[in-house]
Amino acid sequence: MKLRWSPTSPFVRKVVVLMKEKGIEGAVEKEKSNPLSKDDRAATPSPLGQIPCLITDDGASIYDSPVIMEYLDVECDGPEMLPRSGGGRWTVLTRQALADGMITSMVVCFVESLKKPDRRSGGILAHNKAIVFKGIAALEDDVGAFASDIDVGTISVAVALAFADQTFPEDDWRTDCPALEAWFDEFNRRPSMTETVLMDAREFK
Ligand SMILES: N[C@@H](CCC(=O)N[C@@H](CS)C(=O)NCC(=O)O)C(=O)O
Repeated sequence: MKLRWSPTSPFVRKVVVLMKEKGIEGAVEKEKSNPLSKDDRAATPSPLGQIPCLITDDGASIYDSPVIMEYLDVECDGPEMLPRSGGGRWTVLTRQALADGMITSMVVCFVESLKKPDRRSGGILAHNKAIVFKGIAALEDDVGAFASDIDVGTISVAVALAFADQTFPEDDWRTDCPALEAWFDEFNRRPSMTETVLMDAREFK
C-alpha cells in the first residue's frame, strides 16, 4: 500500500498516528505530495487532488482521512480503532467529525494567511476561528467520556488541538479548558504524536 503524504497536513497526520497506534506503519509506503504543488495534486489519484490518499495493493484509491482510517482499521492487524457497530461507533465517528470540522476551518485560516494582508478576509478568518474555539469548548464538556480511549475520534481530536496550537499560537484555550488540557498533554506525549509533529507548510518544498 502507498500513502500520498506530506509532513504538513493534519489530515495526513491523523492517518499516520493511527498507523503508529496500530503498529502497521511498515505496511504502508509513504509517497511525498505537497498539497501546495499543482503537479503533486495532479499526480494524486483522487479526483479531488487532496491528501491523504491511500493506494491499495490492487491499485484502488481510497480517500478521505476517515475512510482511509477505517479501511486500515478493518484490513490490518492491531488494536481496533473504530467500533464496528453499536452506539459507541456513532459517538466516535461524531467526535472525529467535530475534530475534522475544526481542522477544515484551520486550513481555511491557513489559506487566508498565505494571501497578501490587504487581500485577507477578516470575516472569513473570524468565522472559522470561532468554529475552532466552539469546538474546543464542546470537547471540554465531552473529555470525561473519552479520556482513556485511543480511537479514530481521540486521534482526530489530538491532531486538531495540536494544529490549533500551531494555527493560533497567541490564543490560550487551556485556561478555560483544564480537563481537556490535562487529557491533551498526556495524549500528546504518545510516540505516535511526538513522531508526527507537523512542519509549517510554508517551509516545505
Ligand atoms: N476531508 C479530507 C480533507 C483533505 C484535505 O483538505 N487535504 C489538504 C491538505 S491538509 C489538501 O490536500 N489540499 C489540497 C487541495 O485542496 O487542493 C480528509 O479528511 O482527508
